Amino acid sequence: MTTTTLITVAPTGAESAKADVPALPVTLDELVATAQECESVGASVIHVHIRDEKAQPTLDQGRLRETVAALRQDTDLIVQLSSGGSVHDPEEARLAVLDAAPDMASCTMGTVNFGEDVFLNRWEFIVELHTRMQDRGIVPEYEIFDLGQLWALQRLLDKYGLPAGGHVHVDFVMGVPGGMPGTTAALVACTTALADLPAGTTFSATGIGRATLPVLLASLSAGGHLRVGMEDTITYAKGQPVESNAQLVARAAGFARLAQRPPTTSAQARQMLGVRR
Ligand code: KMH
Ligand code: ZN
Repeated sequence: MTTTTLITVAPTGAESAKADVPALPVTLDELVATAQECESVGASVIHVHIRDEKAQPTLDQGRLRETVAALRQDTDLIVQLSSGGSVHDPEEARLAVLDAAPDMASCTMGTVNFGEDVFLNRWEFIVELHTRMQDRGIVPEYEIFDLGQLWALQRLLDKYGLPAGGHVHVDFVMGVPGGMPGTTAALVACTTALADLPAGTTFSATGIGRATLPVLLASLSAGGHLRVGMEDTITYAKGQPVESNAQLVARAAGFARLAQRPPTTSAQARQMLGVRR
């Protein structure tokens, strides 16, 4: 049984506008300050989307490299770059994210409707992302937006082998309009299906918007880990905007301690996930 809780913070995302959400970290300085605050209250992994000088989502190579370097210098967090980007990013730019040599990168296991948009993840693209990560020693976090994507992951691992680091970690992204709902029943369906994946596979879960708290509680009680952050919710409680990412991490860490599974340290997280640095 898991004795600690891995907390990943997803501080920015690609969907919210800085003009609408002033607390969203969009500059490198804001991101590093957020990362340090979140680390001090219990995060051990940071899932990173970056913005350009106009606060728009970007996959600019120079900025990505600068971001990885800054986070490594000023925190001990595991740096996980998003290869998902925004729904508008082309496949080549998403693959090129790996050139910034992060510790980890996300790898979404299928196409999903994403509100009014489509988050496209063709099989050939997934295979390319997975094998490039294997070649470069970058540890994937497999993002699962719907139950069938777990079967796609099983097929991927059967055909192309285990990821870099040898450990399989998935993140259930629940409550996206178009994906699975953020309910305990859906989480149980996912955890049941994990039995078909390699022994020792670990999972975290995140609930989008109002699914945040139900998914957090369900994941903790099912022995899972947590992802929180302003990528996934900008509302702390009804009518109360999130003040900072650290506020969300601190709440998650509090629940984890209550559940007798305190936050995982970065060193423990590296060992668990197979991250070498
Ligand atoms: N922004 C979404 C379209 C990921 O980071 O890998 C995709 C996403 C998943 O956030
Ligand atoms: Zn993301």
